[in-house]
Amino acid sequence: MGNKEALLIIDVQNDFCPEGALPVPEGDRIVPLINQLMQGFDIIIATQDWHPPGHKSFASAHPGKEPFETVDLQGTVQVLWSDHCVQGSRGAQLLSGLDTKPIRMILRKGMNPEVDSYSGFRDNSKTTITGLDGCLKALGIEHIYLVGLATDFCVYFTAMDGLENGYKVTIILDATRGINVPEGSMEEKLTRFRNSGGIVANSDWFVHP
Ligand code: VGL
Ligand code: ZN
Repeated sequence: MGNKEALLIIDVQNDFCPEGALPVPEGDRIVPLINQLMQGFDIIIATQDWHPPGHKSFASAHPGKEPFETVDLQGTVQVLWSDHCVQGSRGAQLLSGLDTKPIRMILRKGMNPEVDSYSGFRDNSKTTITGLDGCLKALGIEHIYLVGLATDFCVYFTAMDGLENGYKVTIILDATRGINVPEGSMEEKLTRFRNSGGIVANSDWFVHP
């Protein structure tokens, strides 16, 4: 890849793995592939879901509510989750198998207790940006490639905001895994992404055995 491309590694954290607090099926399986993909990129940025205890996206912060039920948070429909990626916890750490040496920036998100931030670019209510767009623009990035967890939440929302911010966006699908709740949400979101001009590819485009 040239210097106008960046690899974005989304939320490859312990809590999104089969043993974690908000397990994504096979979430840990993508690590060897991501390590390999990194070799093809000069600019690699990772995001980390990083919630304070009692975050409003946690079902535990809404008495009587269970994970996967929804509430209104600042005008957006918020899916409620089990407590996950609490700042400083083991569950919030990047997977130990992930080669972090080539990662130049780790961007944390979801720190405002009142609103969630699936996207690496801004919070779900679209009021506060993270600074990622400024970093990418300052580096001259035109095309972002997304891998990580979960396909239908943080990868998808980052991808859609990437398109809106004027980037060419590719999701490397086999280097992601999804939650797919409700059933069919993966396919629906990938279709919406494609229809908005996004590219869905597989790693064999980039990795040649
Ligand atoms: C995520 C749900 C809640 C994700 C983060 O990384 O996709 N999903 N927080
Ligand atoms: Zn979260």
